[in-house]
Amino acid sequence: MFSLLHKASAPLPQREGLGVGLLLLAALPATAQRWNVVYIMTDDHTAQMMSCYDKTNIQTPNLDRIANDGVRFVNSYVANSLSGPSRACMITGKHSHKNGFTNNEHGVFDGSQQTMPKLMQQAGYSTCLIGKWHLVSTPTGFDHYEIIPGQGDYYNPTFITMDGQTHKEQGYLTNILTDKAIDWMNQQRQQKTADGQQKPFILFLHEKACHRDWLPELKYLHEYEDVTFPLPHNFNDTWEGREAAQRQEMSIASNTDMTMDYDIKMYDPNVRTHLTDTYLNFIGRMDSQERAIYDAFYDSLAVDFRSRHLTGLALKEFKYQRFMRDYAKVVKTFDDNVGRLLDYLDETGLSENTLVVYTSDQGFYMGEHGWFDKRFMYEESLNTPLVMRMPTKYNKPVAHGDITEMVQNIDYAPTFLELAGAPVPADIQGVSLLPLLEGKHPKDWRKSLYYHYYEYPAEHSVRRHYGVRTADGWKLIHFYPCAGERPSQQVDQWEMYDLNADPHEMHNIYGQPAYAKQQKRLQKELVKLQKQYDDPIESELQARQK
Ligand code: SGN
Ligand code: CA
Repeated sequence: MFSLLHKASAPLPQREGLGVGLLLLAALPATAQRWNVVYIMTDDHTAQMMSCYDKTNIQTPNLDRIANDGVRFVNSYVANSLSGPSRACMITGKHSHKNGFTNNEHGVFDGSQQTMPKLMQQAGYSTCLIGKWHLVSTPTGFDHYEIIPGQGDYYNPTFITMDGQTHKEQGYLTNILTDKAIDWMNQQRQQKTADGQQKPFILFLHEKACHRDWLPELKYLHEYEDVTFPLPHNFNDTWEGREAAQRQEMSIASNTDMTMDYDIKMYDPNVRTHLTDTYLNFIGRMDSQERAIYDAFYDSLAVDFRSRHLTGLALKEFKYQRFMRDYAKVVKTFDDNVGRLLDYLDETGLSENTLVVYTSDQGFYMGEHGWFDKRFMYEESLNTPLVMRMPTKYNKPVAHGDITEMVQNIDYAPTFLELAGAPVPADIQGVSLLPLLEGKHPKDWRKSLYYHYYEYPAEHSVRRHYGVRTADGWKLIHFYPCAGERPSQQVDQWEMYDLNADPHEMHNIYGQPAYAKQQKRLQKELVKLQKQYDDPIESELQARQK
């Protein structure tokens, strides 16, 4: 299962006659070819729910098209597994401590700083952002934007336009976002540069799908209802030896973490949870006809559910199935829309000169460790899906199939800049992926990566931590307390994993004599990365000891 997690993932099927490796496409004249970028990013979509990575649960034929025609990154990671921070890393090419947006709870992105969209503008590109922004401050560096407020709404959503006005539109958000993206590209195709060439563009299409609380498009309410999803191997993990994991609040079994109404839609008018009002507000956006369809579906399930009086493991498994089904439905509408976008690019000829990128702002737990949500540096949420399709008329050889080098979301900014022929400023911490996309394997490519998560105290109660993960499958994590935290609340624990022997990260081997040599190596590597990226955390922690 879950090939993204393992080095030995199955290679993608190659297109007939192409073979593995490089494909030389018809060379274009070297002059003036400017490549567009269509960057599609979902929210909380994870590789376990994308069939080109993992066929266990669902099929995503349109997302798979990108990988089949292009490349699949099988070692793709984020720097901080949370929406705002991940987005800030992506548009700056820098780790959180450098771009300043470390957490959703208190973060306000400093829009006056250097960003990749601004640098793309300077390189002559039109820049456009459609959908989720989540960085609180007004977007900068976009010629056009139309965003959703905060997390946005699935049904009849509200939009914020560039004049600061808001308006509500009828429909399901994922479909409306595609319409807006296509409308903008249609206008963009008319734009010419001074020398009569088509003006290049970069489009950021940022989905809400498939963020909590997984409200499906009404036409797909009945999809996946006959499917029983297999339980993950460690669904009933008890988190032995992992203190931060024991203290999280993102457990499917807990009815306060995963609520009966908002999360799994078994709404009972006689029972309130801390999310009942949020739930009723979300579904209250539907008109009466839509609401009747919605209620007819979930109410009958809820009545049946109540009659069964489930408890314990049976209840946990029921909640898991409801969560999986709704999540899968939300992905289905998104996958349809990817198909619509790819068809549009093909039909208009834009595929010839457009790089298509698909990724998510982070991975997600689909029941692994008994969880939903993300945040932890464990594989499911450290990973993020990443597939790309180069312009079909790219003027150099391009890679096909799997790319195994370790890549991180700070790498996207330098990649797009290099593709645009623009200089990559020295303070960008990511590395351009263009050589990999051109089928090269630079010898000095990163052999380890750095991660730092900050949002605590906060919802889901995941402790602050940083760590290193190596390309050869070792991981070292330090969970550390906040300044001034009560001793009874503090977690100050190191964890270490051998992913080759323990891919599900169930056995914390930190401090075990048998692994002393590896531990030393990882500690050294961590110090090296903190120095390289200039993260002041170690000196901050030391200052507290004094
Ligand atoms: C909301 C969700 C959380 C989720 C965060 C961050 N709660 O607060 O479950 O972890 O967003 O998600 S909810 O009650 O509002 O649904 S992120 O992807 O935007 O970082
Ligand atoms: Ca997210």
